[in-house]
Amino acid sequence: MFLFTSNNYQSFRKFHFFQTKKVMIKHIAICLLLSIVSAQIPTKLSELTIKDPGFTSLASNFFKNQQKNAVLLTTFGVTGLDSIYQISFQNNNLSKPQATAFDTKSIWPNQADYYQQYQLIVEAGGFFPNPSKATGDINLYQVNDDGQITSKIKVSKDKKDFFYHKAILVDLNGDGLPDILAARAQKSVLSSSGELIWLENKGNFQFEEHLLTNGPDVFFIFVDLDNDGKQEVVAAQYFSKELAIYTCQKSNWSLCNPTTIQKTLIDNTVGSLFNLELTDLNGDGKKELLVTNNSASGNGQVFIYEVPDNYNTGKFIKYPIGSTYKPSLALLPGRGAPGTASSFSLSGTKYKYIIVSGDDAGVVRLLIPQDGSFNYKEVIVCESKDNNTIGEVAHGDFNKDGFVDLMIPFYAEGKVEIWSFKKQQQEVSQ
Ligand SMILES: *[C@@H]1O[C@H](CO)[C@@H](O)[C@H](O)[C@H]1NC(C)=O
Ligand SMILES: *[C@@H]1O[C@H](CO)[C@@H](O)[C@H](O)[C@H]1NC(C)=O
Ligand SMILES: *[C@@H]1O[C@H](CO)[C@@H](O)[C@H](O)[C@H]1NC(C)=O
Ligand SMILES: *[C@@H]1O[C@H](CO)[C@@H](O)[C@H](O)[C@H]1NC(C)=O
Ligand SMILES: [Ca+2]
Ligand SMILES: [Ca+2]
Ligand SMILES: [Ca+2]
Ligand SMILES: [Ca+2]
Repeated sequence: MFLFTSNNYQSFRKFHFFQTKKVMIKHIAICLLLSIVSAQIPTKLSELTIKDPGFTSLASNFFKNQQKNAVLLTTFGVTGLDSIYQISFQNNNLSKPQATAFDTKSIWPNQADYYQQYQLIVEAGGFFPNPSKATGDINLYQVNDDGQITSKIKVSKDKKDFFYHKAILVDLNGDGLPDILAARAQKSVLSSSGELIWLENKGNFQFEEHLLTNGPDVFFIFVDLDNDGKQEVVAAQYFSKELAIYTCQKSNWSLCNPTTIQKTLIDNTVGSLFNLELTDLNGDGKKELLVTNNSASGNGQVFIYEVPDNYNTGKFIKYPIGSTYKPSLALLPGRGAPGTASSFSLSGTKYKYIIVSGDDAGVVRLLIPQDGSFNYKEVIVCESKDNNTIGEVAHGDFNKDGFVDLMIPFYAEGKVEIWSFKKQQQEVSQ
């Protein structure tokens, strides 16, 4: 696709600067006032000791009877068995977290997401650094109205050395039963590959596997990119280093296969893609792609693409935002930074805030929007001891008090911290 090269980008920014300079001189008094920006900053409330915490996610109404939320947390290590926890808050008090492991025999879980409409957790796991954990699987956990796990059901069939980082529950064939759409990858010294599959729900937790296409390997989203009523897959390909769109040319995805899925490349110049989100960051009614790449060399970053009306012919304009991320202990194999970037709204703000997990850079940064043109002020929320690994940060209103909260997994330190934006109006100078 057509991308702004970095030179184009620089001149674009310069042009923008000259445009705004004139205006600034006229309104110098106002600018002085505005140079102190009122920003919302989170503060730490509590922590829990948990070994190897990796990925966290909000589980809305996990306790259905009490209408209370939980946060799901997965742990992983190169050796040994891994665990999945639900973390809840006594009396919805974030200073009183409690963790309960509901699976202590998981194998390298990379994701655990709760779907309240189905009362199911979807877990996807496996990873190549340990050959005995390289063949991953997808499991469903049934959750009852009291937030108890009543069963664990393995729904994938093993494919040797293929592991899963992302699986979503979605009814692909419109029969009322949720199916699974998943990406899986295989990585060896010499090669790597990725596959997008769907598992057709035949009822009674029986699933039949279908290959959709090759390419997606680690992370993807299933979204309607061009608002035509039909979903596309946008894949952040880690091993094959491509950001790409997959379009099903049939009337629905359950009818598609490798011959009827078309690929549109967005970018293959930014190394290993890690994570992405489609969201309207600046409140102009158009959604952007919020993306991270993950690099060992210190130039991993967060960036935004404007999505053209026609994704096949239009330009995706890229805006790198915030500083770069350098992994500590970068010489160890498999290290990279940053991890995920995720956006959310705070009350009274027009533009979305972005929280970035530094992964092996051992830092969590908050990107505070300054305007509707993707300019952000960056604040360090926390750093891990020795800048060692921090996992995926969950955000959401955990205790339903109207304020966004954060769960920060300090992987290397063996603890999770709970932070909140409650009552933390602070002045930050630019
Ligand atoms: C929440 O728990 C903390 C620690 O036990 C306590 O100090 C605080 O008063 C509690 N807050 C509320 C609103 O009950
Ligand atoms: C998808 O196609 C199947 C098979 O033709 C059909 O039964 C189903 O209703 C369609 N689903 C949707 C969501 O359109
Ligand atoms: C990651 O993305 C940033 C911003 O787009 C880019 O400058 C950097 O070169 C990329 N890293 C790699 C390893 O390609
Ligand atoms: C983390 O690294 C940064 C430089 O990248 C350094 O300034 C900072 O002191 C380090 N923090 C800790 C807690 O080691
Ligand atoms: Ca279905
Ligand atoms: Ca579409
Ligand atoms: Ca927008
Ligand atoms: Ca809250």
